[in-house]
Amino acid sequence: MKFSRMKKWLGCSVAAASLVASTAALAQSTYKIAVAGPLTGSAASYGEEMRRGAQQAADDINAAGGINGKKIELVFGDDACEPKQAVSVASRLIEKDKVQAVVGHFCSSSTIPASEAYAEADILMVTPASTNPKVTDRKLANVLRTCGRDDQQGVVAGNYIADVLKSKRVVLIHDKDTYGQGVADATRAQLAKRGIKEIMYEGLTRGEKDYNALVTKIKSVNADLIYFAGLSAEAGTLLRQVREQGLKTQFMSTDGAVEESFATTAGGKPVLKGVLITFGEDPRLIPDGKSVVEKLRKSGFEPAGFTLYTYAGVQVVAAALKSANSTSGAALGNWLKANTVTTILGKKAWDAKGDLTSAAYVVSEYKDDGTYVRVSK
Ligand code: ABU
Repeated sequence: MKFSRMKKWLGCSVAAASLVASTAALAQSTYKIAVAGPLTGSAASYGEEMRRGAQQAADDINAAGGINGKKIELVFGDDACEPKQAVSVASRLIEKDKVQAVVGHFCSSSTIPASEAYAEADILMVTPASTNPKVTDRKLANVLRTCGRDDQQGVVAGNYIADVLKSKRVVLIHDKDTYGQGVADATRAQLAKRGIKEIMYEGLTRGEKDYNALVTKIKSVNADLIYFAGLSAEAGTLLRQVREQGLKTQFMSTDGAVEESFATTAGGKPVLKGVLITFGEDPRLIPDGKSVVEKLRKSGFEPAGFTLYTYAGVQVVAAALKSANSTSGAALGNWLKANTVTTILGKKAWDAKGDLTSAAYVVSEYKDDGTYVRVSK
């Protein structure tokens, strides 16, 4: 068979398989929605946020009658924030669990390769936390997010450093991961636009417990700002060791650090006092989510970080399944890109790439009780 004819034949086969799968899915008694993220490993606390947020959303939607009369059945996938594991989890969710949609993954470095597998299987994927631009810049029809992008976050950080902190001696540290290095580079690019050249730019290794050699190096350059881009375990460990070495330098981090274990690894909530972070407005303060926040707190869980973004992710998937009359990932994705969905984070709409049409990053400052308040305009 000639290649062009084979391609056409394969295309028809995939489309037919997808149609059969969609028809079978519509006949099922539940909608299987996967929640995929780091349920184990050093980023497991983010996975727990996702699990709790998604479960609360599924419970609430099911209690209200489900989606077109069908209940949501959650299926969990653990990628441990490891790209290879993410791809194998994606395969399991597609082939064995036969899920209709995915809320996940958490780490951009997992989401990007896993999303290719979901695209091939024509399954909707909505990430609540992966902020690297590449997640949506590939313009996959089935991929959207309920969070912002690091090129937006970097601009806000860079402008705050230039306009408010007026820093002249900036140290940029990242965790060498897709997300951490990506957002550090976005901030670096904005600083360059504002005429600020960092005095140090280094990567640390995730999972290590001793960054004292790096801190000693930072100490030697007389910085007026230490900016760390990465996740909470490394942010907290670095901050603790910076303070233990006697440095009182302003510390600033990114949305990946906004999580309960930031304080734990830093050595306690008071250590966070004065630390700046870029993230959206604290989602727990958005009025639309008040009753959900109360429910989660009543159950003994503080819905910090991306908990409510994940809740919103399930709402988004449910809205598409309810109205698009299909389980095709591309059809669901295209429906979302053409419509507005009411979530606990407010009304959400997406552009053609799957990015939110409005994702406002702000700068917040931690208080010594572990809460943070907005300090940017
Ligand atoms: N954006 C927070 C950290 C998750 C990630 O993008 O890898």
